[in-house]
Amino acid sequence: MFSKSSKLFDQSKQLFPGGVNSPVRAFKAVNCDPVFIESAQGAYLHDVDNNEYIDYVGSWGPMIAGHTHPAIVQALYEAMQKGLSFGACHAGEIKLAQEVMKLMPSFETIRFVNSGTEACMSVIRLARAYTERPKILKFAGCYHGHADSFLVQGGSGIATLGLPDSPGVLPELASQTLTAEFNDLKGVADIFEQHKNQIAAIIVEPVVGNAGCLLPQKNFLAGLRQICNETHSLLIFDEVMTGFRVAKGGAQALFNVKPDLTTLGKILGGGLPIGAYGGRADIMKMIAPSGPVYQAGTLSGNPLGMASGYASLQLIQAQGFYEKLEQAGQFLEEGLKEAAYKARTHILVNRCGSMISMFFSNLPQINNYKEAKTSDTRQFANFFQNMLADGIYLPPSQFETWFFSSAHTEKDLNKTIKVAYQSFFRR
Ligand code: KE4
Repeated sequence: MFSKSSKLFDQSKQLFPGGVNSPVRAFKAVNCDPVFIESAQGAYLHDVDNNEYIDYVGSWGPMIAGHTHPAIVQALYEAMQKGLSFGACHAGEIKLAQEVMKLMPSFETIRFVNSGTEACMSVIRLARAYTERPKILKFAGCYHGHADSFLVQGGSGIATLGLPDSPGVLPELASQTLTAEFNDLKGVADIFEQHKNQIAAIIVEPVVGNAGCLLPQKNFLAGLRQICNETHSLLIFDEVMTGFRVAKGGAQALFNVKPDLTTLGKILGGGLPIGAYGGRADIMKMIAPSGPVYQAGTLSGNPLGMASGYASLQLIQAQGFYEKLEQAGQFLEEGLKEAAYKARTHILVNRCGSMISMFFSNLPQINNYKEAKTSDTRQFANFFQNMLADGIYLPPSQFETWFFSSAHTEKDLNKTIKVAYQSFFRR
């Protein structure tokens, strides 16, 4: 079943820390060894032992139109004929920037980088420079990449591995990061009261994907906007995951709240390494070389990432693209709930479009990380293993979000629901 993967993992463990190049891929939280992927097409992955999986990771978000989409492959092929990287200005950067600005009007200017971490790290430096304030406020369970300032009560792999904070982050820096509970507007207001004129910015995943999926309660995001207006702090939406995922214009369009700055990644690159940050021009003009805030990158705006990103953003603008994803999401959500009910298994499903999480919990609602952490992670691990054995590839952590794509068919969703029903029974 997994013999070639096991052999490769033995090799990997000699080469990489934990055998992986990103912690969550090690499958540690689900008590099994990772499978090694050989290829991916549409909604499917194939591993080195020739097992096929319906994929609900989608490379952690980029593959909203399915893996190896012909339009993206073609765009890359054409771009490659002209060169792989110039380290110089080229028209492809303009093309992608203008597409982002069309879809997300809060972007008055933008800077491309090579990962979500780079985008979030840069935007915090900019916020501190612009406001001349030292502190940032994030939310427990949110993950904004692995820059030092964010490794405080982080989500994603930090939550998965139960790492409260990371060694190596200087206490004097960590102390500049304040943390509130997602959806707790009063808690945020209290923190601002305690740290008057100290907070440069709030950075938030407007729909949290790194604690499992958490939805903003009514007026939460608008409340953050108001607090930032009143305190002259900046509101930063980390839309690395939600950008072009929950709506064509991201969460800022879906919830109609305009951030001062936004970070992007994942879908923006169509599967190639990419990140971006941007927003108000009066703030962004502080970025070198127009201003004194330094940020740079060898492969920033590289022609391949620009080409695959542009192709990716064309695909999401197809007529009815998000309506179809919403229908599929409702189908999957109802199917999972019904399967769990019939199997007498308590689950709770949070979903925003094609971002969906299933918590093994008796709680009536899960609206923040504290509540998410009460989920039965052992039961999730068991469920994960059963689903994997029957060809369903889920994110290997209770504290991640499942993604599906426009390539997932009703047949794929039905199979997923059927296998979930069987998996609930197998303890
Ligand atoms: P990257 O540096 O991994 O490109 O982006 C960091 C990041 C920033 N902001 C949000 C909201 C994110 O979700 C991420 C990265 N997401 C994780 C998955 N939850 C990446 C997977 C991994 O770390 O291997």
